[in-house]
Amino acid sequence: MNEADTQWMSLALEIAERGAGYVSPNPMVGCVIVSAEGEKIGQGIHERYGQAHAEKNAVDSVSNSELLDGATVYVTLEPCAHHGNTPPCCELLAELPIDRVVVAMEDPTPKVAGKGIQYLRNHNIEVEVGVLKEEAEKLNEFFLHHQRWGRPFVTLKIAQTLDGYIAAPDGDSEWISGQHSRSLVHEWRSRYDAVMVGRNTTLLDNPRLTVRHVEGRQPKRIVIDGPLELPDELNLFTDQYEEKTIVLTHNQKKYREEADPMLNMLKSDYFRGTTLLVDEKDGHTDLGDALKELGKLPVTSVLVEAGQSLASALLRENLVDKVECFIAPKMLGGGARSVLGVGINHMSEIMEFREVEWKQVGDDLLFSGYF
Ligand code: AOF
Ligand code: ZN
Repeated sequence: MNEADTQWMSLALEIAERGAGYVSPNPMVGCVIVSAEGEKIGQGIHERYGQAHAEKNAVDSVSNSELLDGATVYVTLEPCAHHGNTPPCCELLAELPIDRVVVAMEDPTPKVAGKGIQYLRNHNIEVEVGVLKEEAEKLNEFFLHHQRWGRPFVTLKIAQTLDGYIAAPDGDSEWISGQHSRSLVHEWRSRYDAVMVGRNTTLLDNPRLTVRHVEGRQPKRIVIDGPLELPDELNLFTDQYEEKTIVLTHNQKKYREEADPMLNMLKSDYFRGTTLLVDEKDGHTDLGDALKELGKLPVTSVLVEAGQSLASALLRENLVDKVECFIAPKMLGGGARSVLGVGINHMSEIMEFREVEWKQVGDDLLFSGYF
């Protein structure tokens, strides 16, 4: 690995990220082409799901094909080897007069998994794998998590006061975090496949869960409604939105009553949402099963903006991958609603984070950590 390789791969990773939110369930991919003289002659990314791959866009951006003689192609993910929405990128690259392909990481997708790299090597192209691998894995942590486990990557967002409360005794939780924090959450919404809330939060706050404070693509919206009893008038069901809200329930009886044998769907699905029936566990919706069903849709990442009950349940079931917690310079005093009720009694059960970061966002402090 040399310094130039790291530098060009770093650029490829940086541009790849512009596809965040738009390419899912595909990974974000960036590609940079550098001439034999060491000049950048092209670049491209995977911009939208279903559209051209990064390599194709990068090759198309090269002004003069003679420049490709002896060039090096930097790509953040192994070039694909399958016919999907587009022809295989490894074949596209193998036809070029390039010398070398530098790949950050293998594509774990079974239909690729090393075949793209092998194809290039079989066509006398030198391939180097692993340049900025960790960074590339981080960039596509949602994609990789979903590939590996079949369920979405789950981030729990919490906004709490300095004294550890998430809502006043009357349930009001608005305006705990500041304006900067709220804008940041909207930016996250545009990068996650879906935003999820529970039944209590939906009834209390009547949230929209849309991206408003920033520009960006709208996420899917998911609500856990175990009893399947949320009223139709809620914003999640009535507002103009490109996709219907996904409702997860374990109430088989109610679900069956709703089913229309003629139409093979639920009566309510016309106007309010798409209802999915999942397993029941101890009288509640089985959250592990709910995530499994979401993974099949596929939903690769979920930002949970829940209140105490759903947040605690997800933590209790070990279903949270990352926590983003805003700590606001405000206090609610005793008696308000505390963050969690996970039910830990011993130090041995303590939940400890890794890859911890603390940063200031406006007047708030933002904690991020992985389990
Ligand atoms: C690449 N370059 O830019 C991307 C790749 O449905 P398709 O045809 O778009 O294929 C999607 C799969 O291709 C995806 O699951 C992943 O394995 C790979 N993505 N590969 O060479 C790209 N986005
Ligand atoms: Zn491809």
